[in-house]
Amino acid sequence: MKDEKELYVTRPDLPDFGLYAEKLKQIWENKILTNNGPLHQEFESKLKAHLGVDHLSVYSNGTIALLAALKALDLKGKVITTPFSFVATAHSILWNNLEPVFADIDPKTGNLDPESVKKLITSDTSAIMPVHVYGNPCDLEAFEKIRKEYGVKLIYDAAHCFDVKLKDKSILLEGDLSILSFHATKAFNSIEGGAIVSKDPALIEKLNLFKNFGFRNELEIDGYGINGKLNEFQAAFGILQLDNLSNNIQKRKICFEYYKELLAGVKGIEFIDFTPSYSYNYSYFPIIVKDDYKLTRDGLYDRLKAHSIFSRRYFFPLISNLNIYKDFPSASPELLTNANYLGDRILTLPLYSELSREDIERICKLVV
Ligand code: T4K
Repeated sequence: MKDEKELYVTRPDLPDFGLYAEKLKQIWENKILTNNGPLHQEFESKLKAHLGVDHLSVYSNGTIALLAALKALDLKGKVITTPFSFVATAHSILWNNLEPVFADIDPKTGNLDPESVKKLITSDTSAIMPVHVYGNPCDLEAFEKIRKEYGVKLIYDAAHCFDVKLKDKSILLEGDLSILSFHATKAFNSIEGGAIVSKDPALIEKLNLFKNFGFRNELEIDGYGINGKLNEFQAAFGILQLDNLSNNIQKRKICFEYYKELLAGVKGIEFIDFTPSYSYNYSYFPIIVKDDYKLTRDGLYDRLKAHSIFSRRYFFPLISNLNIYKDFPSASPELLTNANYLGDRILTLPLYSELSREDIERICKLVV
């Protein structure tokens, strides 16, 4: 129906235009546009304070942050990861000339299953890269045990996890490194952007050099780095976004709970299991469209689309079923039964801070 308001899976939060214009004036006056300028430095310190972490390096986006993180750890051989994620997760492994090995997931959360990971560890495994899917943390204890027992590196793709905490403690301090994304579609955005967090100051120092080609000073270059710098315009945007974040997350939470209320008990619709002890950023509202629902998942997707509601099938197709990955031995659908089950049934409904109660009611009427 053409005249219905279009609803997208997400809409970005934006800072106040007047406040942003003031920041732009500052850029116009000092003519520093990029390369670790004053706003970049301010953004980095504000992020550390906000997230409660001591060591963090801001990057131009989450994907470059993932590439640099793997490179900085000097990995060899194979990296075990999940097929149920955005392609950037596996791409970052391939870009480092490492082999991705896909393990299966927990079908209730979409997160990598530690038991399935354990079965795939060999002497060639140098790292494990789980994803906290939808900002819902993986089994942190189990992965920490695996890290210690097998002496492998543990890199969390925490692209969805800005501000996710357990009893006021950021989960970004788990493992060797965690990578964030500040893309426009995330709960916290700086248009594009990302960051790497670690407990290890030497690693973050290395990654600080890496994002500027490896330059230590005008004459010395340490390692072959990359251009992963965030510019001053994005840093200014990010700084202002931090002030509105808790308010925006609160609005998302209200939407999330309203959805749950309206969809509770609908035959064939199930929710992803979010572990209750964490505080979340409510980036996504995924539902599982089971076989006893009146339509297939794609049938529901099409029904919503016909009414100008653009849900998304995050994460379908599975990475392991894409042409680039499907011939890796671990990508076989018979080995990844849970991931294939969830990938075929998942649907992510619109969720963002400006979504109204009426919008949610309109969406839910089409689902019920
Ligand atoms: N690891 C994980 C687990 C990730 O999910 C991601 C990114 C990464 C790593 C890599 O991080 P980055 O390098 O991106 O920092 C989106 C995002 O581009 C991507 O950042 C995100 N994950 C992924 C899950 O979703 P698309 O192709 O689905 O986005 P797109 O452009 O179709 O946008 C979805 C909807 O959002 C649009 O229909 C309308 C709305 N939208 C989007 C943009 C960009 C707006 O209203 N305004 C906008 O500016 O990938």
